[in-house]
Amino acid sequence: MIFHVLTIFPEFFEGPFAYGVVKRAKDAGVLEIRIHDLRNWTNDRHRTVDDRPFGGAEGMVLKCEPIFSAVETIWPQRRTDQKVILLSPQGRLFDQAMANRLKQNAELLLICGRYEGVDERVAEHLADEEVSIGNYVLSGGELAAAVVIDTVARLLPGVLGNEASSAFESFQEGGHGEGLLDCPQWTRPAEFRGWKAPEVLLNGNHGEIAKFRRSAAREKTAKLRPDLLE
Ligand code: 6GU
Repeated sequence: MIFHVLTIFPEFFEGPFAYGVVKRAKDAGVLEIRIHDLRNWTNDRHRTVDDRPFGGAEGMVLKCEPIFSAVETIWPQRRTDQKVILLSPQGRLFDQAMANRLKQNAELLLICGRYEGVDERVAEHLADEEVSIGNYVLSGGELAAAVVIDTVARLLPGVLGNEASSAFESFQEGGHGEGLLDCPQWTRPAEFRGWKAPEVLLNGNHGEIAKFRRSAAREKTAKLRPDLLE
């Protein structure tokens, strides 16, 4: 899968994809991440990407021409498995189900919004979807793009060591998680400052362990995320 990112801060992305699962998947050729500097599609001396909003308001708005030019250069013709996603706090909420849907595409192009907004014609006439990662305001879409790419990347075949492992995690529907949070985990030492790991996990009875894990997941979900239990 190929991820394109359109941003005015290309250097931002030197960090997020240089580690762990995403780094290994890139090195193995399972995915490719191409960072595009929006300023490459400006025509003026100052490489202007933003302007003052019509009607008067605080701050600056990302102009539509450089964004349309960039997308139309990256994809002169667009196939149905090449999707443009505008990242903005006004978007539809990103979740695991959306990640599973997005992973079906051959390529995604993520547009990072900035400042107080993006000219609405990008959302209306260029983007397939407008996506937000949560109910809070970030100063730009760059962190959101990194979140979306990490979440989708680890669902791709060949990215996680164990093909099955993502199916058991929190939120991954169709897995044994059943929409619950992941079950809590412990590792050595079995006792730390007097706090013991649950005995049942040490006794090797796999039936009992599975039962414990289901009830621990349900308990933790009820306590921290009752909304997931409907
Ligand atoms: Cl995608 N962008 C910005 N600027 N803020 C956000 C967001 C995106 N998602 C949540 N907050």
